[in-house]
This record gives sequence, C-alpha cells and structure tokens, in this order.
Amino acid sequence: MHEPFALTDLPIRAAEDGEGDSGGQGQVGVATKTRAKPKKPSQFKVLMLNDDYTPMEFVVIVLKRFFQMDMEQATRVMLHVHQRGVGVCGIFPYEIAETKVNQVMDFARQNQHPLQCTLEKA
Ligand code: TYC
Repeated sequence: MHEPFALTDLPIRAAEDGEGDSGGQGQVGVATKTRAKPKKPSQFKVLMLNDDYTPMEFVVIVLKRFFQMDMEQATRVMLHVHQRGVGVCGIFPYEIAETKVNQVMDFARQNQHPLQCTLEKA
C-alpha cells in the first residue's frame, strides 16, 4: 500500500531457451528491473478527536510534545477539535503517522484520559 517500489507489475525476463530453469541459461521468473519512477510513499493525516472529558490543557501538552507545535498553534488546533469534533495534527509517511498515533494513545491512557487519535490517508 505504501511501499515505494512495486515489483509485481514490472516486466519479468523469463527463460526462452526451452530448457526450463534446470541447467539452462534462462532464469525463470527473476525480476530484472525496478520501477523507473519510484512512487512517493503515501502520506497519512494524524487526526485528533474531541471528547467531553479530556482537559484542554492536556490536549495542548500532547500537541506540543508529539507534534512540535508552539503554545499558539497547539491552542488553535485544540480549540478547532473542541469546536468541530476533529482536527489534523500533521501529515506524515505511514510509519511515522502510526508511531505518533500510538504515542498519543499511550500517553493519554497513562494519564487516564479518553483522548482518541487516528490515521486517515491524505
Ligand atoms: N472537549 C474537551 C473539553 O471540553 C477538550 C478537548 C479538546 C478534548 C480536543 C479532546 O481532542 C480534544 N474538556
């Protein structure tokens, strides 16, 4: 889904000497090319969800700690989520986005807040 190379849809060089792959020169099924134009890794939005119980101050701490926001940015995003129900914390390659979601969820759980965070393809 997010790997930069896809070998499955590339040309394959197969044996053409009629000897199969046992002792002949041909190498059956060996991919010889990579994609000429590597695909960019797909990007994922990290979304923060509103709830009725997590303190506003805690959400601001999370946004500063895990998304490198300053006080002003973090407060703006937190208020957006509070008022609209959901907001974007940042856009990252899949593995980084997944790590941020796990870090936020672990930190919220450790502090006994029900704060939820999720991923969405950008
Ligand atoms: N709605 C929460 C409150 O009134 C604050 C809050 C904001 C919670 C953003 C979660 O993602 C959130 N205490």
